[in-house]
Amino acid sequence: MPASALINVMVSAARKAGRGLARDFGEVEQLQVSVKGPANFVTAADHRAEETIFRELSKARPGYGFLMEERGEIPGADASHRWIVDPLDGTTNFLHGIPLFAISIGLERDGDLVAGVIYNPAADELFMAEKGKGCFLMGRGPHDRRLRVAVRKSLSDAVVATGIPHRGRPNQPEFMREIRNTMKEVAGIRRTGSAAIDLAWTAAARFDAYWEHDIKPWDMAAGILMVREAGGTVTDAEGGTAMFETGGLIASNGAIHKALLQTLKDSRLG
Ligand code: LIP
Repeated sequence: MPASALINVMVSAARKAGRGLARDFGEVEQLQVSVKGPANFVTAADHRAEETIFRELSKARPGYGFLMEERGEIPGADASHRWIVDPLDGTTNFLHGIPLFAISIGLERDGDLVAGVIYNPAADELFMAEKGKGCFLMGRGPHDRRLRVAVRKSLSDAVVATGIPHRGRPNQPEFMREIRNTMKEVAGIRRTGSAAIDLAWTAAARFDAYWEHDIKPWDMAAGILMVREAGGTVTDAEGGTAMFETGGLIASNGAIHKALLQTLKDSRLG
């Protein structure tokens, strides 16, 4: 993608915060065997990454508002722009030394998602999308690669990712019904532990689809745009567009969307 000035700003903020997270992740791996464990250290790493992103984006685009995982809503003088930021998506993975976590930065213009960057520092994979310009992966190789969703047309060939509600999360019985029904239909189910990675990987055709409930706008903002720009479909759990409001999301290559949506809906009925 001929990176625009806007994307360059986002990439540079994500890479800067990513360098910090990668350093901290090295420490976390050591701390696994210490008595105190890495929990406090991880909280501090999360806050440091958020601070870096906040500083970099505020400097480059003064006046834009923010919605951030740790700081919440910060209105800006420019009411039409809002950054939606998760400085560390996949916190549990990070805490356990599992190298699947990401920085997610989305940008809304007048309520419309217009740009997104997702960076996994452990794999050094950076996904980026801009509305109308496509979705790209900047990996270890020299060239950006344009991403397109998978072409599989049938649920029976599909590998589908999901998020499993853990301790303290609502809707566990409903989720058990969803997974029981879905596993009968698909070629495989995966759980990365990071909604941002699930969405980026759906855009990259590694997954054919992904669904989860009770996630937050900062987990999904950048990734929603990526799946759309890679040619896929994103809806809420009812097939509508209220992903931010409901926290429910189904993303797919488009071809299997209806079938997956129906399987999940039927599961909730019993
Ligand atoms: C995580 C999500 C993940 C979900 C986890 C958690 P966090 O976000 O990305 O998909 O299953 O429960 O919400 O907390 O690591 O930013």
